[in-house]
Amino acid sequence: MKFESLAADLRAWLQDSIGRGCGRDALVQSMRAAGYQPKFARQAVDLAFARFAPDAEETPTAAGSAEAAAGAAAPVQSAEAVPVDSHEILASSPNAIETSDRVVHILMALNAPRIVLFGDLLAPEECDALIEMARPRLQRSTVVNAETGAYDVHEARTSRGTYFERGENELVARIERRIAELIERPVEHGEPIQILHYLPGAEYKPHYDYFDPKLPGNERVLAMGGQRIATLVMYLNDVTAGGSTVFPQVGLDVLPRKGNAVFFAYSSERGELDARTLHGGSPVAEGEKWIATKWIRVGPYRPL
Ligand code: PD2
Ligand code: ZN
Repeated sequence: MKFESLAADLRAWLQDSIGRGCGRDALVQSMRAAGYQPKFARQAVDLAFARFAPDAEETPTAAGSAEAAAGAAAPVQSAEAVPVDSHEILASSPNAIETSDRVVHILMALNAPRIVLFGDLLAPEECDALIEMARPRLQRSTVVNAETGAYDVHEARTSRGTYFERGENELVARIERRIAELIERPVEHGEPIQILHYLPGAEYKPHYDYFDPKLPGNERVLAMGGQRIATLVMYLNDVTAGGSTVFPQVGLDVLPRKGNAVFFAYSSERGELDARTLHGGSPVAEGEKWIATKWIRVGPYRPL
């Protein structure tokens, strides 16, 4: 990472704070308090010291620490940054996780981007029940128009779908609690579970699940709990052929298998939105495909 790649307001704040005699640890602490990841904060502070005070000691003086604590807070992260360590979710990659009602297995884990494949996250009866509850409610899926904010039908997404309100019934609440325990994020940070149904030929072309904060149409979706930080796609049936979830930038194909689920987090090691999370649902070649998707926000999700 280069000093020049830091956001302008962060560079200015680091320069000013070092000029006022603040110590390294105090600056890292202030950045952490503003939501930066520990590793990123430490690197940014070290780069700033190398630039503005190359002869400074490695460890801060007591006076420096006190001054930083009393000084201006670090700038809040820019909208492009994901202000949580979402790539650290499930970082320890255990073989299995015991939630309060089910043991969930980890079948595969990739570090960058953070992608984890769960085995048996849902019981077969839970998958069947979700499908039957969704079936009478299905409508053609839409995508958010990033220019206007409208929900448009689009040829890139040819599934039908519906969603369940958070905690809509006992089954939905149980699954949401399990997911929250697995990824150690509050239930309230989850969007409603969305169910999708794909028939042969239906697909969801490669896309990002996060919202580009620079595009005006995304203002409204971003106001509902902030940026998305991660996705969980749960497979509700076995697909005869096709229908994998593909990650073209890393050459990964996740095959749908009833009860399994793929989780991916969008923050890179640097705390920025990670373009390597580009993903899509490849066309179903034979049979049908049902999935349940849970998107996780940085804050509590509240629809407007
Ligand atoms: O159907 C899928 O596998 C899939 C792929 C990519 C679903 C989504 N994205 C999604 O719902 O965002
Ligand atoms: Zn997606």
